[in-house]
Amino acid sequence: MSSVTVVEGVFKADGKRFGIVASRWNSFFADRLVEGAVDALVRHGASDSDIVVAKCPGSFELPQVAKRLAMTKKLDAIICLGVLIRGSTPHFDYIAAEATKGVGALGLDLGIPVSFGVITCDSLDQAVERSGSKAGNKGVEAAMAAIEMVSLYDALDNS
Ligand code: DLZ
Repeated sequence: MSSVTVVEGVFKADGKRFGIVASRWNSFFADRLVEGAVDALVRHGASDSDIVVAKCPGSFELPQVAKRLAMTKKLDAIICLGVLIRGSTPHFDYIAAEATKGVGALGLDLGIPVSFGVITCDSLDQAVERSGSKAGNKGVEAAMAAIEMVSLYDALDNS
């Protein structure tokens, strides 16, 4: 039998505090991601009073607001949610790149997990599919990743 040490997180969110940063751009879809994330957190034991939702203008601003939230030192993880829908100009690519790079850098810098629930779509149909229909809800997935990561960090601290 192998004697390797495996450290992993579990999906228990009780007693943990979560920040959700959500873009108001494409809010018809982004609000579904927020609902999915909150539902996933609460179903896994988080209290409503331990969840704060900050709405920002667009996905470009997600890293800025996530950093500001983290500076409160009151959160165990931050979940970034946004919806980018490709238009007829390259703007989409610039914003997607900045949001991805910014959120990724925060996860490395802040010391708490930062999960990425930004959907990048070529069409409204794809946005529908990813915000609560046939391709699931990316807000739920980002919340589940945050729950697992908080638990994993605890497990690593105690290993
Ligand atoms: C400007 C813009 C455009 C064209 N498209 C989107 C989008 O599809 N999704 C999104 O979250 N935000 C979009 N934005 C807004 C930018 O993210 C940002 O809020 C503005 O450029 C102001 O800094």
